[in-house]
This record gives sequence, structure tokens and C-alpha cells, in this order.
Amino acid sequence: MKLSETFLWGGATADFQCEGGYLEGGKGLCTHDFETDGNLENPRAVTYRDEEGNVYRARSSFFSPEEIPEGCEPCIDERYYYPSHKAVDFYHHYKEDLKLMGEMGCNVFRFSICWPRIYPLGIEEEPNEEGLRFYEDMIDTMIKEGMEPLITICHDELPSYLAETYDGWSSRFVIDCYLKYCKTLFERFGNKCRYWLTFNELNAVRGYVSMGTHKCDDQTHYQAVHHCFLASALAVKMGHEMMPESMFGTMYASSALYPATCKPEDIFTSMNKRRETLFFIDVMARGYYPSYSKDLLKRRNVTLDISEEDEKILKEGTLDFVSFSYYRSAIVSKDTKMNVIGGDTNPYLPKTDWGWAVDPLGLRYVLNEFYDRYQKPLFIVENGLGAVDEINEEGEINDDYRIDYLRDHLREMINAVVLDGVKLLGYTMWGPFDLVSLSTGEMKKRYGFIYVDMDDKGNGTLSRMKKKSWYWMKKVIESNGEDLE
Ligand code: BGP
Repeated sequence: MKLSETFLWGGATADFQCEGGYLEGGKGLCTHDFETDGNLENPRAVTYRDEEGNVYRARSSFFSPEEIPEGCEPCIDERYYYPSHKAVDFYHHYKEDLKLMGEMGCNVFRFSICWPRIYPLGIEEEPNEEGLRFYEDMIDTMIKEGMEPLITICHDELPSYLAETYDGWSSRFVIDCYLKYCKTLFERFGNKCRYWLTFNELNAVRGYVSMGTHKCDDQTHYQAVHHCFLASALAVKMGHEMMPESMFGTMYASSALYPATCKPEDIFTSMNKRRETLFFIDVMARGYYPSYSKDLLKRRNVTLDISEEDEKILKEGTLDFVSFSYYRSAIVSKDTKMNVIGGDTNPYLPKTDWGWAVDPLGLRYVLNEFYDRYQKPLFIVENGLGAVDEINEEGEINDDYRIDYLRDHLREMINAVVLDGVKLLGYTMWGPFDLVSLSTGEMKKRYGFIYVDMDDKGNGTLSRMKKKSWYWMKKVIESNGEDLE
């Protein structure tokens, strides 16, 4: 039951969920900087102002966001709390955090670069040197601590100027801005980084915060997604030319999807729903729009503007590996209403405090599904348990529930590799140190091996502390997955 000696073990983060320092180092505003906190009952929202100066909120949940009406502009209003502004201050704590990761034995670290730290507005001729220096030092630090970088070029965000001025990815012009940004990263970090992800979870995001589009309708969304497909393919092609050893992926929000019953209608619907989400990775991994997408787009009344040149671009820039997040699974029946990802609750599975079904076998299921489908190496770039952690009287955090979750998932991951023959490059656990939740904006939904002293409103000392799971994971990595007990 052995993983290969070159297997990569590490953690994964996103800039706006951990960095903070939102106006430091010459950084421009990012779409996430307008997003308030929230919780399960009160979703996160973007604050925006109308022409008379009145402030409103638009739900910015990445599954089903609300639009920002014409003539209104996103704004920052002092009555609200915006988690990305401070996050967990990784901007000033990265040396300490990376040291703790290195000490744990990690040999890879996934992080995203904040686009407006490099191009504050997105349209400048020259990049912001201070932003480049920040990431350069961070990369050098992780290499010194024994980790190789895995860079997400664009994690659900963009410079807000591109959103305000060009309506984000709905404009083809943003492809050029993205490519200029990629070229800068490849020139500067290409000799230190092998693995790159062009985007994060295109199959789950929509609307202003992630795509920079003010409208959220299907026509706007799928055209914007098409522009992301082109940007990804062009970046892959350029990356291969500039860095022959490089390998490119895109992060796909997985989650296993099962038919709710053995009724043929449920099974057929579940296959169709699965395709609606796999569509995003199908185009980027295979290099063309699959035949079923004609019907998928027709049902949504979407007519895409795709040229022959676009089709050629998609073919020439396919991904080298398929990377994905896996947290949960869901079921689908003929009557299920779902918005791309999601589905109904499986009565056979336990749930987390945030209602996510816990399904370790589902990880083995999707690993097999993706390897069969794409025949490309895979990379699990997010997995983990969001839970409330309590500090006991001895000042420790005994997060056995997290250890159980990870152990069960890692066991199935190893089964998929060793028994089923899936080719897997590595595993990066989501949020190795506690950070802000993407979906709810809370701090109390913690994933980390390392506790960060901070609450939902940003109060706390920001000090870091190892949880029990840190010691457990260290043993797992040391034994290359053989010691899971
Ligand atoms: C993924 C995102 C991450 C992350 C994770 C956990 O979809 O790529 O950014 O946050 O989900 O989700 P949450 O933070 O909502 O618990």
C-alpha cells in the first residue's frame, strides 16, 4: 500500500482568504475587497452604492449571486466588516506560517497570487515591483523550508478596475490583461515553479466577485466562461513555450454525484447534471466543446460567440493534469433543482456543522471517474473539514474529528492510487492554517492544522498554535501515508 516517493504533500490557500494587507505594497483593489462577512443564515454580500449615494448589499455567494444594478458601483462602507482586508495577516506572518508547514514535512505549498498586487488596475504597462518582491520572497521562503510552489494564477477574483470598466470576463479585452499578468509571473517565477493552475473552480463561481460581471444571467456567464477557457489555453501554450518543464492544471470543484434511486429517470438526470459541471473541465482538458454542450447551452438559451480561431486556441492549450477540490458528495433525482454543483442530501451520510455530507469513499469514486475520463495525472488540491475548534483548559486543541475526517479520506485516496491504479501527483489539504471561509466569510469555520487566534470580526492576537492534527499529519507525511493511525 505505497505511494510513490515523489508524492507531494502540502497545504492550499487563497490570497484573499489569508493575506490581508489589502492596501499594502502598492496593491490595487480586488473584487473580494467589497465582500462583507456572513454566516449560514446571512449570506456574504457585496456592498454597492447607487448614483444618489445610497448603499445596498447584493448576495455574493458563489453558487447563486445577485446582480449589481446598472449605474451602481461596488463600495466599501465603514458600517460593514470586510474579511479580506485583514484576513489572517499572512502578508506579515508568511515566514512563520511556512516554517510551521515545513516543520510538518510538507514538500509543496499551494497559494494564489493576488492579481491586483501585480497589476493594481490590471491595465498598466509595467507590473508593481513591490508585489512581485513580496511573492518572490514568499516563494524563496517556501523553497528554503523544503516546499515547492504550486501557484494558482487566478483564484475567483480580479482587479476591481477590470470589473468596473470592462465588466470583467464578459469582455475579451480581459484575456489580454490576464496574459500580460501571466507573462510577468512566468518571467519572474518560472525558474522556481513547476506547477501552475490557471483558474480556480470555474464550475462553481458566477457574478461580480469571481467573474467581475455585474449581471449573473446564463448568457453573460457562459460567454465570460468562454473567455476564461481561451485565457487558460493561451496561458498554457505560452507557459509551455517559456518554461518547458512546467505543468498546467485548473482547479475543478468536484463533489461526487450519485443518483438518488435506481429509477432510470434519476440515473439519467444524475448523468446529465454531472456533465453540466464536468463541462468546464472537459473543455479545458480535452480542448473542445463536447457534443453534449450544444444541448446544455440551448436549454439555457445561451448563444456563444466562438470563432474558428477560438477553437484552434482551445485545442492548442489543453491541461497537463486535472486538479480538483473534494469535500463532499450529493444525490440527484429527476426533480432536483441544482445550480451547477450541489444536489440533494444523502440520507446515508453524516454531515458537518455546515451541512456538508462527509463521504470518504466518494473521493475514491471521483478519483476513478476523473482518471477514466481524462487519462491525465490528477492532483487533489483541496480537501479538509471545516469545524469549530475549542481550546481546552490545558491550552490545547484536540481536533480528533479533523484527524478522523482526514484519515478516512486519505485511506480512500491511497486505495485509489494503489489498488485502482489512479495516477495522482499529490494532495494539498485546504487551509493548513485557519483562514477566512470563502462561502460564509467566517473564521469559526476552521480547517487548519494550525490555529489562528482571530474571531469572525477580526478580533484576536493573530498568534499561531499547533493543533493535535498537526502532529498527526507530520507522522502521515513522514511515513508517506503508511502511518494513518
Ligand atoms: C473551495 C475554494 C476555497 C475554500 C474551500 C472551502 O471551493 O476554492 O477557496 O474556501 O472551498 O470552502 P469554505 O471556505 O466555504 O468552507
